[in-house]
Amino acid sequence: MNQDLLKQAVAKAALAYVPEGEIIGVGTGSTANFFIDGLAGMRDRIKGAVASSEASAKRLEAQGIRLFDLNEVDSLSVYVDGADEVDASFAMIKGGGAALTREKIVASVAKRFVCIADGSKKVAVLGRFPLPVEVIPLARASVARQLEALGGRPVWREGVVTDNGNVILDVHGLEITDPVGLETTINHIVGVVTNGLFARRPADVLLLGTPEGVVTTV
Ligand code: ABF
Repeated sequence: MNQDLLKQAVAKAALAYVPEGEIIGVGTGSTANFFIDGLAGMRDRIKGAVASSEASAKRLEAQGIRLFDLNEVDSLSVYVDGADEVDASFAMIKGGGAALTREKIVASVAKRFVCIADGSKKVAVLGRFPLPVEVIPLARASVARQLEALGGRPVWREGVVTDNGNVILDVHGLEITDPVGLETTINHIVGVVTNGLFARRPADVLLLGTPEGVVTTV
């Protein structure tokens, strides 16, 4: 079964977590795009959505789904998004699409985080996927030195500017046995805006696409 079919299946399954009449948080990436396309079929039954990136905002708008700014919203009942890696505690690496900061902000407002991913994203230990870190441009080299001191190999994602006007360092070579600790440590480096570890606030529900069907873990 190809990966897109698995992504489509989990995206469809996530529609069951969308409460009627509410505003929901929507993530970024190819799996989230399938979710947005599915959401179009129930656009008249939801109030609208808060997007975690300009790209998702465009896609939501194109599907006729009303967009809200997060500042207009007190809370979201659910946030649905993909991941680059997810472990057994539902801690995730995210940010392959460079939208990690807005994703983390929108997720922080949601009561429930539904992670949608194909089976290849499930790992025992996070870190084979390089950890994205969003950095203020002026601090790129100084942050890189401190990430090196933590044992990683930061690589500047050249040519990429985030929706917030910042740059991304992808940190290779990490074996992340303490995701909560590392997320906290990296957040404390001056010049870091956000890192792609979502461990302090992991997902609440994992919908994993497998050839045998969608596996739900709560
Ligand atoms: C977003 O999309 C990101 O946090 C993550 O980098 C990516 C997952 O991509 P895809 O769904 O395309 O595999 O959720």
